[in-house]
Amino acid sequence: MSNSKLELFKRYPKNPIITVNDIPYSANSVFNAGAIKFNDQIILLMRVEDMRGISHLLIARSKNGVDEWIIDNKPALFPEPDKFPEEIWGIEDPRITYLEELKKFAITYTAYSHGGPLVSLAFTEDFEKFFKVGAILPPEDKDAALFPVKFGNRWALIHRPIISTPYSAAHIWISYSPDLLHWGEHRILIRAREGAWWDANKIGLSPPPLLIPEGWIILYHGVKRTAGGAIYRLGLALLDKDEPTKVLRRSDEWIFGPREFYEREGDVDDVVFPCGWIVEGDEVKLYYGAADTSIALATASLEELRKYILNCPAAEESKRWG
Ligand code: M1P
Repeated sequence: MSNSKLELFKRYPKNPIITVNDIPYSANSVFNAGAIKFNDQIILLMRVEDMRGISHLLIARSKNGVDEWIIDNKPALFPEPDKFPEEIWGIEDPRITYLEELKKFAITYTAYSHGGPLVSLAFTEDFEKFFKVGAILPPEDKDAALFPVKFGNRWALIHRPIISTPYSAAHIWISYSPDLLHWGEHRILIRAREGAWWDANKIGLSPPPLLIPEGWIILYHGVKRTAGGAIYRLGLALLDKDEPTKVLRRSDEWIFGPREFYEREGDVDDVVFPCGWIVEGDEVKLYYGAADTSIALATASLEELRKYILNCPAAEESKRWG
């Protein structure tokens, strides 16, 4: 209970930073953007939902990552169902990870197929040209991001198969691959809690894992179903640096949730949904979709985040995780 007054992430006062009015063509909404620093600019790869309900990915660039966004006038990545049938109903929610070993940015995104959402992969070196690999995990699966490094010669991917039945909830999983294409060693990484918890029954990774000296910080969303609808909030976990399958710590309380009007009301009410964060010095810039309608920014001190997660319950202290 001790953390309830603490505000780790502070909202940018002029939120939302990007709305559909900033998109240079007709669209319904802009939200859930991947984020990365490239060539002294912050790049947002934004999900734009068109007036049919189908999403594509569009780039915005800014020097300070706060304002003066320059937005492309055509999509960077768009659904190509002729070549990639799994993209028939759009592409959504990108997460970007720089893979130093390949000198490439990997973009994991959700492709919305006839069989439901699945995980797809694309690469870019310059955010001008993109190479789509296609589907890497079958439906239903989403909320995926790669770690930037290999573990014992295998890449690692966090993702969320959607197996939500009366007998099983939607947990966060981890899988490994020798080549980024073939995935195995699948296992549950973080379990959705049960009952009245803020993260009961359905959780998913938000931005890609963030390395600190003590391990990988995971920011994830928990979805609480209420009589008034679902509420998307954010919590933290810490994974072992060398064996990311080991969860070391996990926050009991959510650290960020819908509060302002642009988070509480929109196409989907009560949603904060980050797909990207960027560290500059001690500042963490978190880009999040607000109510599936616009993009907002919140900032935190990396050192405060680190202290917070190191004070959260350790695995052995908290049987409640299971
Ligand atoms: O509407 C809220 C979010 O719902 C889905 O996320 P998840 O499957 O993790 O609950 C996605 O459609 C996401 O884009 C959307 O913001």
